[in-house]
Amino acid sequence: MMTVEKIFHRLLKTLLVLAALAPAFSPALAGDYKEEYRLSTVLPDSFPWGQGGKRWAELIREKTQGRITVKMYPGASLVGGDQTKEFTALRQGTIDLAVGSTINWSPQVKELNLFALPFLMPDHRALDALTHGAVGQDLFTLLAGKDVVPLAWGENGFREISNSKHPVTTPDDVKGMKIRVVGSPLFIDTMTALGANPVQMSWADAQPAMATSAVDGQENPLSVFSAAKLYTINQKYLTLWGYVADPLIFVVAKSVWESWSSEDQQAVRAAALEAASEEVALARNGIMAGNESLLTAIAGNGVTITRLNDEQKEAFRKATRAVFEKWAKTVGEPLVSKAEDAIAKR
Ligand code: X2X
Repeated sequence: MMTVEKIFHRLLKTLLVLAALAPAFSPALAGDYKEEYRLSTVLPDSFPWGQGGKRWAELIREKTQGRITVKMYPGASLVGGDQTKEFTALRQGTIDLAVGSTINWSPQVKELNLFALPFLMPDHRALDALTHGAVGQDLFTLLAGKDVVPLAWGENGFREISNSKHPVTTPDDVKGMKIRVVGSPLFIDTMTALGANPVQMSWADAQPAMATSAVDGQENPLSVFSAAKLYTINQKYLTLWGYVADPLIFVVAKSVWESWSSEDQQAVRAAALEAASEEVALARNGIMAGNESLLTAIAGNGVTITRLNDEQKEAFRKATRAVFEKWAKTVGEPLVSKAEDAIAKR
């Protein structure tokens, strides 16, 4: 027969054991999670890039059964529109998650300039060979040492040059033109080598600059050209030269990542991979052999599209070769060689 006293003691013991165990489980308690996490992108959901961010947030909510709620802040608004400060803000805790362009993060992560070396990647297969191969892995390892957890590769795209003046087929055609560029000083060097007059500004400032003819031209992927309707702000001549491409990277700030249970980490990773692969498909929609509907639509808006043949491309490659070599040193020559090998074997 148990006395009341014995029952009381057992109960007390059980309670003490439970209390001792509780801290071990606390990382999994919802109370440690923020009510809302902040996801930064540059472009909003009218572009593939913003669609990618929006979809990632949706999938996170779904796959974590609502344990993690993410709100997207497009326009790099968490850093006052200054997209080149996004990576620093991720490290400092102002941003929790981001879908960011390698260009915008390259001022802080010099190796990311790899994708902006002029004429390194001849086509989408070359881009895929890098992001889905050993080079992409190396870059993810590098980022993992910089307070972020990289999860998936997305895509802004091959950056094609446009202007308000005339068709561009030779380097001479861009001489003296005021071209808006973004991010890394590598872009200033490339445009300067071509004899253009580059002006660095954020995407937010670029559109009024085109509208008021403060600049003559710009370079951005076709999906961006089309969704931003750059033909309505004087961009009437578009040249397909494919000189560089910027992938996007889906990341979570490391401190945020570590506050999540491993189950939720897995869910967020799976969500990133799914959203990224959908985003890449959107970025390529209508611009590839077999379906050029986006290009047709752009031409239908009164834009003169010029496609460079190999010989014409070669002239641009030659004119920018010294810039490639200078910046290959900044990126790191072993990484550049590894990239060139992967592209040759694609
Ligand atoms: O600013 C640009 O040109 C954009 C939107 O493409 C990037 O953020 C790299």
